[in-house]
Amino acid sequence: MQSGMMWKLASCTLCLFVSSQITLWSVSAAADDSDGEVKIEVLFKPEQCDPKSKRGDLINAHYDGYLAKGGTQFYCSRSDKDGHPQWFVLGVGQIIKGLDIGMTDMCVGEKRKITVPPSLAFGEKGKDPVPPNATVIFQVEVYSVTRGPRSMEAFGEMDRDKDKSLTKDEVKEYLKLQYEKGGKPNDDPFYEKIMADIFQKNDNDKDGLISANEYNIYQHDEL
Ligand SMILES: [Ca+2]
Ligand SMILES: [Ca+2]
Repeated sequence: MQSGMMWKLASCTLCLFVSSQITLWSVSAAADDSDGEVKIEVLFKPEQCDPKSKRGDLINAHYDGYLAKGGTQFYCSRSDKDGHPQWFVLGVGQIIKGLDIGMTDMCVGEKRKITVPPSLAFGEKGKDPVPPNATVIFQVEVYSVTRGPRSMEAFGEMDRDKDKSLTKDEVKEYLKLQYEKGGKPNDDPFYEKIMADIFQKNDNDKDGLISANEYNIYQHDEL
């Protein structure tokens, strides 16, 4: 998701993000290794707000990026490619660091405005079309939160034949189960799309399997 497709300038005609006037509350999350802070404003929070996203979860979300200075929109997932919400794993560097921080503890349906300092976004150099040292603002809306596809526990559950690697079928069965448990079953093309994304991002040696090694990128974490 950090690749060119995400950051190309998108003319965002489809983007009718209605920014809610109601800011229920706002919090600040301190960044661990930078001078800047990620600022989070909650624009909308559903009454039923559970489960909340945490590191390692598979997230599906729409997000629009704006430059803090001048307000130019530089990215919009609604008009990028097919306009589908984007899939990514939270907290593992698939999105900019400021969003990994700013999209934690979100539930399905929640909307946030997240202001990210350059050190947690595109840095001193920027990334075309984002200029150097730019603070960026993202409007995000979360569509789904799937629990812990990155935990070793989940890996064990997925790896039905216990050969320490995951086939597409194994991952798909697991996702189906998660969605059914959550009361949101989906059709096959839906899962195929997630699968393609997951394997593209994680099957580093492209052998069609996700090995424990490829999967467990934060083995030493607290998960
Ligand atoms: Ca297996
Ligand atoms: Ca592999």
